[in-house]
Amino acid sequence: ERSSNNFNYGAYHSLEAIYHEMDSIAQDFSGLVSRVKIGHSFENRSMYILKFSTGRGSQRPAIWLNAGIHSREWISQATAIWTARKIVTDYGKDPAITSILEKMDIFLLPVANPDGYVYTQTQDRLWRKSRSLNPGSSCIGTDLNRNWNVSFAGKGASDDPCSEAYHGTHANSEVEVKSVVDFIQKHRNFKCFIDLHSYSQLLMYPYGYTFNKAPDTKELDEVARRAAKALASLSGTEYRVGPISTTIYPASGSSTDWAYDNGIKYAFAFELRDTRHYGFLLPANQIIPTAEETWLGMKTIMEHVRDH
Ligand code: ING
Ligand code: ZN
Repeated sequence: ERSSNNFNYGAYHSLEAIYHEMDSIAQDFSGLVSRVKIGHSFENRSMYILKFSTGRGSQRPAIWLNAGIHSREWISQATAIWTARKIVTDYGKDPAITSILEKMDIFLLPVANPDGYVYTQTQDRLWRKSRSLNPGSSCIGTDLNRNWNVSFAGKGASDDPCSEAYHGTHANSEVEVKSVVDFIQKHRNFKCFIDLHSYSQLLMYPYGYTFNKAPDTKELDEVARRAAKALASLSGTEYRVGPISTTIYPASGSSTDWAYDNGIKYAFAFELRDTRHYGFLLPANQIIPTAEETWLGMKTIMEHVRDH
């Protein structure tokens, strides 16, 4: 039975509180979800995922939901933890999520950059990168969304450790990225990867590292348009849809492109609310509305993955 629960989904929380809530969800729904440590951060904080699975055995086709790779984008981590609670609440009630979980496992990483997240809560609200040291520079951190092994150090990444888009010394130099890569490669059956960022209200697919079209552009664009429509159906929030490079800007070494070029066809990146009024400082009273509408978009993608 569910224990009493005080977690307020309409507020932003500390890392510790998010980790505690992940543990509570896993305890309360132990037949459906488990909390798994996939590694640790540069400053030695745990990296936890929630695994949602109804099946026996391992290596079912799987979906990776990634959040908080950029620490200042707080609506991302908040949407992720809300989504965890939504999945356990709706399983067995909502036919869509029920049928998705009959076939596939969902892996949710709410805080992909724990050191950065703690730093935004204690030192600098607008910190984006990891908190790793850069030898020979007094600047700190690598952009975890430029550090993946795909067109590493190409367009839209910086070799300056002081830049917000610093790509790091080599691909996977950041232990936070390496932990996710190792987990996904060891599993070998991921079909879908969704990364949550803010802000700008965009739903994007590969590529970011080139202006060339991805081979699956037609299908990815159709799915993304349907997802954006579902998202907007809740309260009219409009998203633009397209490839990363032309919809936001060129960017190499990103998680979404890495997933796609490593056989995970259904690779998407959301830029959540808003369009710029509050930007990264989205008020807490928009957490639940944002999470609710984003869920409709993500569910549309996951249903397509289920059926293909
Ligand atoms: N924007 C993303 C960034 O990493 C992005 C845009 C998404 C690039 C996915 C590549 C792939 O710069 C923010 N706001 O972080
Ligand atoms: Zn981001």
